[in-house]
Formats: sequence, structure tokens, C-alpha cells
Amino acid sequence: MGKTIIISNRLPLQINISDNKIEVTPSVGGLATGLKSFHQEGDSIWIGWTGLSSEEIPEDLQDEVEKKAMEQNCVPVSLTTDEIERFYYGFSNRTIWPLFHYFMEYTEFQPEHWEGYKTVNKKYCEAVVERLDDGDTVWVHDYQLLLLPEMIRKKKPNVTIGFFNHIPFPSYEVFRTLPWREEILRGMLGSDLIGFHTYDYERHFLRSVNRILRHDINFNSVNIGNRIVKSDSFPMGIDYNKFRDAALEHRTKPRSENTDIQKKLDYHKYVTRNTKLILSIDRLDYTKGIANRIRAYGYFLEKYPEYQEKVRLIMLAVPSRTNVPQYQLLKKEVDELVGRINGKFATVNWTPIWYFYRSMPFENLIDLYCSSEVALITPTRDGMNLVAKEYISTRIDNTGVLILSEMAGAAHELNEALIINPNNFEQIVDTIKQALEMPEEEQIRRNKVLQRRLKRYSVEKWAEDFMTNLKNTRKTRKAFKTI
Ligand code: ADQ
Repeated sequence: MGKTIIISNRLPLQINISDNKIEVTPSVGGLATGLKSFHQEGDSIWIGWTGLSSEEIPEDLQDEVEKKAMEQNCVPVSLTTDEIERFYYGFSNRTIWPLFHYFMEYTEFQPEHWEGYKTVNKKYCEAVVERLDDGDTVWVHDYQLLLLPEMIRKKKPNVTIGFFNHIPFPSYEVFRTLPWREEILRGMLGSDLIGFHTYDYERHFLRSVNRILRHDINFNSVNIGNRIVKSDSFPMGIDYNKFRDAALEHRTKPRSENTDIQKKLDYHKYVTRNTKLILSIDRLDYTKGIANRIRAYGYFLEKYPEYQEKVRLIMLAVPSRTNVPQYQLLKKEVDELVGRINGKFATVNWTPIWYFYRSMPFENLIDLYCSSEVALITPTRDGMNLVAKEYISTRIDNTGVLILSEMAGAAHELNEALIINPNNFEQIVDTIKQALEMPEEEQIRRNKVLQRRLKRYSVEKWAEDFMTNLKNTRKTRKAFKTI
């Protein structure tokens, strides 16, 4: 039994360098949590980028950064500013990201970005191969590393490789527009198992493989001649117990220990006679439908004026990919929309939208989940959407209403939420009203079912399920060889 090598664009840790001192702290993202059991308890290493360019790490500190990362079984891949520009901001976030989310008008096809993408995938490959022993299992993550499985396979033909795609896989008609479509598919097919959040993404992928590369597909297996590649859907869950326990603690702790945000929330609810809170949390990304959501909320206040001063939208947007022009434009649009709606409807006692453009500590996230009567999640496309799941898991008394876009992978599992089409303004507006007026018994009935499901298929279960299926492909491979 060999070790497991996990590879993702970013390592599950944060590195801060100040006054020539290095501080390494673990990050708490969903992926890091989900793979914790494999990574910390088992024999495994994690390979990825630290988030800092090689120019940002002083030369005399580079060995120490590596040493500190290794203490957490992490291996940093060093990237230059130019590589980050072409691989990360370029091909990953100006080609693959918009294309796979159906934003054709934002998709750039720049050969120099493609070259950068290949170069950096090769760098990751070298880092993996250097540490790879016979019998090891490799698990590659996400759209930044689509070429990596094939690169590793060429160097180590017998290794077991899994790949998980965290974003949608688009339909064949969209995917075929990519000039490097064959290379991308061949890159992915270097794996033994390819995982997607939903069955639809998997079908889109298999159809592209069949139409573009002409490989035979048998149910969920691709026959590529000398090997069989399997695909399947594994809807990623959340660390249910972590959110549940935090919400329980939030409920039982004395008021005097409340965070500043919680104190503010309580105060404003009191002053404005129990204003209901509608929560919106995302990275500031054009796929998340944030601008339309604000417009719909403004229209809601206009269409149902009886709700003015009775409701507030709390909008949390995490800065993201701020070097990419579309993200800068979106930031401007959101700032303006928030200003316009607050300017139009605000009263002395009431601001219709509270907008935070920053990341928040976990404790504050829990305050917001626990205090909001409604969560409004309206992406135009989203691989899964973990915020929807996190909101439901913190509703200890089972109240609360989730409004969720049918374009999020999570909508396939969370049918008891109020499912909307993010492009249907009237529907969003009327669903906000329906959510605010939903009887408590109905909220409880819906959320109980959702919570049972989230508890059962947690992120740990997701990781375990993927790894079990990946290891099973070894048997298939042996059987295939003996035919
Ligand atoms: P993301 O697009 O980043 O992930 P999402 O799944 O919603 O989207 O995860 C965001 C995470 O960030 C959540 O865990 C949330 O708690 C946290 N977060 C959001 N706002 C925050 C804030 N202001 N402060 C602190 N934390 C905040 C990609 C895909 C998704 C897919 C995931 C996992 O785009 O579709 O669900 O990967 O596969």
C-alpha cells in the first residue's frame, strides 16, 4: 500500500512573510477539510502553489518556506510572476473558467496563455514524479491542472490517478469551441477515474470525449485502447459536524461573549422591530449572479413596498482574481448597484443592504448563517455551491429558507429548497416574498430532510467514496490487461 499524493493549484496553507519571518498557518477551505483524514492521518503529501510568486519569497528564505510546508506534509511548487500571469490569471481564469461556466463572451483564446498553462502543468508533473513511488495513488484537483494526469501517466504508466473537476463541465457545443480541446480531453484521460459534482457534467464530458476523440463509451467507461477510464459523479459535501457544532455553540454562549457583528445584528433587529435578514455570500465572481441578485432585491422593495424597513440584505463578497478585468468591472457594478439601492430606499433607521467586500473569520460566518431567515443564492452557473449547504447545516431549530439557483450543482441534491431560475427576475422577486412568508412548520419540514442528507453525505464521505472507487479501478485495470 503506497502513499497518496494530492495535487491542487493551491496548498491548504497560508504563508505570511514579514520582517524576514515566515508564518505558516493551515487554511480551512472545504477541500482541505475534506481531505484532512487522508492527508493528516494517512501517509500522504499535498503538492501545490503557496499563493506567493517566487519573487515574493526572498531567496534566503526559500528553503525555510519549503521546510515549514513539509512539516505539514506539503510540497510547494514555485511559480514566477510571469507563470502566474499566463497560467493562473491567463489560461485558467480567462479561458477555462469562463468557458466552463458558459460565459463565451469572456473567454479568451490566447496561445501564450496556453503555453504558460502547459509549462506550469509540467512543473507540477515534475514535482509529483520526483516523489512518486510504485504503488502510490495520485489525486489531482480542478481545472488548473487538466493536463496533469496524462503528463504523469506518460512518466509513470502504472500509477493509479484520480481527477476531480470542481467546476461544471460544459456541453459539447460549448466545449468544442476551445482550440486545444483534444489536448485537454487527453490530459484528463490520463486518469483512471474522473469525478464530477453531477451526473450532467459527467455526461457532457463523455459526449465530448466521444465526439471529439471518437473513443467508445460504455455507460461510464471510456475505452482508450490500452486502458479503461471510468467517470462518475461525487457531489461534494461539507464538514457537517463542524458547522453544526459551531452553530450549537453560537446558540448557547452568553450574550456578553457575542462577536461585534452579532451585537450589531441583534441591535439592528431590535431597533427596526425584527427586521428579517436575507443573506448572500460568495466570492465576487461573475458566475455567482451577484449583480442580478441586487437588482432583483431592489425590484422586490419596489414591488412589495410593505417590506421596506422590514427586511435587509446582508451581502458578503470575498475579493477574488482582482487582476482579471471582468472582476474589476463587476466590483464597480456591484458598488454602484448597492449605492443606488441604498440611496433610493434607505431611511434614518434602515439601510436596505449591508455590503462587506472582504473575507470573514469562520465565527462571523456562523453568526450570519444563524441570524439570517433567508439565504439567497443565485449563481448563473456553479459547480456545486457549498454556501447553500453550510447555511442549512447551521439551522439548529430547522427554521430558515434557502432560495437556490437551479444552475448550481447543489440544486440537484437540495430539492426541498426554493429553486429558482437566476435569469427570471419576477420569479426571484416573488420567491423572496414566499420565503419571508413561509410558515415555520413548512420551513422545518423542508430543512429536516435537507439536513439528514447533508449529514449523511459529508465531505469526509465524499473523499472516502472517491478514493474507494479510485482504488477499485486497479482491479479493473488488471482484469483488462488479462483479456
Ligand atoms: P467556490 O466558487 O469558491 O468553489 P463555494 O462552493 O460556494 O464556491 O465555496 C466558497 C467557500 O468560501 C465556502 O466554504 C464559504 O464558507 C467560504 N466563504 C464565502 N464567502 C466568505 C467570506 N466572506 N469569508 C469567509 N469565507 C467565505 C469552487 C466551485 C464551487 C464548488 C467548490 C467546491 O466554484 O461550485 O462548490 O469549488 O468544489
